[in-house]
Amino acid sequence: MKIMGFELPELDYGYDELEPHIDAETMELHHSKHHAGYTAKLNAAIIDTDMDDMPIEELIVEHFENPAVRNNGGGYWNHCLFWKTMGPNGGGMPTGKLAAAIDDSFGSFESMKEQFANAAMTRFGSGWAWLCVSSGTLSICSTGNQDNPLMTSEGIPILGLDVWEHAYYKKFGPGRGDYIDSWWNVVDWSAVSQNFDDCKF
Ligand code: MN3
Repeated sequence: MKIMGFELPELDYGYDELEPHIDAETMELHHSKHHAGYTAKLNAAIIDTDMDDMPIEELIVEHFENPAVRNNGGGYWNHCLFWKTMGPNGGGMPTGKLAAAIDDSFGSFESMKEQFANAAMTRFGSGWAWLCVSSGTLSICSTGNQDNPLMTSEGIPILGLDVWEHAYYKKFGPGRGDYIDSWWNVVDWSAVSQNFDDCKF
């Protein structure tokens, strides 16, 4: 049976459940228009080609030079991670192995947050900030557009923050810093810990 392309994932929570930190209207547009758009354009680019049965992680690495795959495949993967690592019971701090790894790599949780927020603030234009696992340690970086560190084998992202204006402009206007501050309240550290545990290193 021929695979029919990638599917837009359902969210594990309602569009209004990240209120007041992220507004329902932004969530709805972001998921049902933006993420749906990347999904549809990715499928249009790969269906009936020799790319149509590749896992997404392989696709965006192997076909990095194909702009439709890179932009829409990146958009597809990045948003899947983004939704999974937020939730109505988010905020607080990680525990266990991830907390220890953050302390090892950054000195403290607060220092990691500061470096992450700085990466998100200083990304000029549209892009993402990332907490990644690379060579067994954690690192922070940012990428432009819908690129991610998987594409260039720089690390495996376990947490990502969308800093495209579509992610925050309705509620925060040009206040990207206020959006970042607010977003920490919805980060689901148990999901991020699960991503960390899933990394093989
Ligand atoms: Mn987005």
